[in-house]
Amino acid sequence: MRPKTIVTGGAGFIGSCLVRELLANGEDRVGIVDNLNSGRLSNLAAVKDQVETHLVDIRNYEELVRIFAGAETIYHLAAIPSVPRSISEPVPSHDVNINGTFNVYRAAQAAGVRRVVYAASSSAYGDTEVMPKTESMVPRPKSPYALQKLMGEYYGSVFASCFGVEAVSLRFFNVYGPRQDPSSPYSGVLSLFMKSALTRTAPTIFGDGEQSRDFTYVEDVATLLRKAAVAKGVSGQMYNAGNGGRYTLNFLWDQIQKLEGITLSATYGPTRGGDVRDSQADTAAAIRDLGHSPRFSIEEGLRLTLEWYRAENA
Ligand code: UD2
Repeated sequence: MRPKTIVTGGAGFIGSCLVRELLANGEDRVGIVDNLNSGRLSNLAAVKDQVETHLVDIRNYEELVRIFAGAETIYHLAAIPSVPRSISEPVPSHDVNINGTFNVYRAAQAAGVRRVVYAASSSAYGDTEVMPKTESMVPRPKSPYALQKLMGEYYGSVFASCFGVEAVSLRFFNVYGPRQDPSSPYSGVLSLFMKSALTRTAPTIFGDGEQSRDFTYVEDVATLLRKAAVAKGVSGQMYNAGNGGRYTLNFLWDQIQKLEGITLSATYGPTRGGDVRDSQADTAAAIRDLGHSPRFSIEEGLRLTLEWYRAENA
């Protein structure tokens, strides 16, 4: 039997969490498409017998059509993430995030897929005067990455209206949790903070550390992705996938030091180009239309995440 569900970027930090959730909630087998650019097969080690793995780049249209044939749902998470990376290396990030995403939608249509759920980004909002950020706000992308992710949303709604592919976009708000890879300077800040704490090296904070984010635990995002795949009357729409809170980097580095029982001052550097100052999701629409119900507080999420990195480093 071919899998009914395919996750692009399925070997990544968020994708592999989603694959595990899908398998724990009734799917027998899940397909993944991943070129292992940033994903790792070790993320799926515990469930590898139930995963059909396609080591394929999303820019390969013919392969995608073949892999998607017979599938009902595609979760499209494959991307080259990171705001600063999209500034220092704009060509690959444009190519994968825009052309690759277009390919995914086009292949989904050709293969007769029912719905594509797309990983969009809170970066699309840019700096807004009002907090929290609601879906009706005019997007103001400040970086190539933000613009690319916004384009993917627009393609989703156009594939829904013009090509008959159901499409739902979720704007992820700074997702963190176990398996987030801290090995690159472009890695998510909490993974870098955890690594700094465990290796007793000072983290670098870009700017004054008073910028804030709605850090969202990975399992809450995986659960919402599954809900978005089955919700009725939402095709062509975009929703915030956030927790609804807002914490500064200075506060979070303090919390991590407390959890680890250390005192280590951060080093401060210049603000990054393209960086959004503050970010917080209005979760009302996702709660109303998708049944969103985030379960993990920041305290609980940080504790679970740090526990995971400790075990990895042991
Ligand atoms: C953006 C999106 C997020 C997701 C992500 C994917 C926003 C608000 N969020 O995350 O939803 O799409 O892109 O890549 O646009 N920082 C440090 N020290 C470090 C690393 C980062 O201070 O060593 C700062 C960074 O300047 C920023 C904050 O930490 O102010 C968060 O950075 P990030 O790279 O973890 O995520 P961000 O907000 O660019």
